[in-house]
Amino acid sequence: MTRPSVLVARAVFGDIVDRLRAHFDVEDNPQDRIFTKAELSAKLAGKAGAFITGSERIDAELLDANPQLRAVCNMAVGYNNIDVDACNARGVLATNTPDVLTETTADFGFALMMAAARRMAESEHFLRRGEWSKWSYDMFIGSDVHGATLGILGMGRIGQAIARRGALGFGMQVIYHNRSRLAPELEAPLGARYVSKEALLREADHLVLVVPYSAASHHAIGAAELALMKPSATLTNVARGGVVDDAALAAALRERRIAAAALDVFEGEPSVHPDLLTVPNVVLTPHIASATVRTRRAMADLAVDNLIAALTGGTPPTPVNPQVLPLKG
Ligand code: 8YV
Repeated sequence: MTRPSVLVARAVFGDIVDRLRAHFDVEDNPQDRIFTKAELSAKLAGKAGAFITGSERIDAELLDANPQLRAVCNMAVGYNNIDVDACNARGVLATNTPDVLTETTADFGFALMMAAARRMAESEHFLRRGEWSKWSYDMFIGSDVHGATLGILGMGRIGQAIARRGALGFGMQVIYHNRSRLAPELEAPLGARYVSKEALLREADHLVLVVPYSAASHHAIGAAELALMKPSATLTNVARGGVVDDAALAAALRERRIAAAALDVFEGEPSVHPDLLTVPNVVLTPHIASATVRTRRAMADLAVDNLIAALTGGTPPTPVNPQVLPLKG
């Protein structure tokens, strides 16, 4: 019997790619070239499965060009790069990597929020420029995190993990808005209060975005929403670019309509809106919230577990669209 062929679309830990080689003919990409849409489609010719990341877009056109493709396994919890309806219509399995990155991403989201509140990046840049000549009472004066009101938009696994840090570690009052309210047994230990989006914007001292990207969450934070926030508030985004209108945020930061922001994700990344690069009161990181050795290995392993199970008649651990299982042929 011929072994199925799979594509590993991006460079990833060699020993984890070797796990795939035990089952499949593998075409990998150790040079980590980013394929154009046409190149990705051509690379998928004859492949039964693909290991992908958030950088690879899987849409109807690509699936139609590759009708033999049966599974696309994302090394990411977010899967807005995959047209799941198009996968469903063609019986293609999509998988993601939930849970394994929750705590690591929450650590980073909390760190970014603290960095914005306490002006860490801005003051570090000042020091590096050689501008520090004296102490003064109001130099880089910021706002407290402990005891403040933590607002969370999107109270899924990562949102709850950030809330735990705030409530249990920093004595914060947690308010949140989400599509649906959490069960009382999840709210109670955090003292978390479900509020309208408008109340969340008005009341939060530190607002953290952890909502998945979709048409519904596109520009969930734009000029109108920023206008409701306190002038002393901070905004942190560890969700997806596109949840925030970056141009509107840059303008609000420049005019000090909010105090500071911290962003790990950007509209059109790896490009960054030029106005964000010139406003001082924003911390900018290149989409690294899940980037620890242990977590990135766990994500890659889980994507590989999914791909192996999908193509060998097993049960993929974290399917996005389990309704297409069992896969044909
Ligand atoms: C990934 C992420 O690093 O899991 C996600 O949704 O955003 C990050 O953890 C990125 O998407 C690469 O696949």
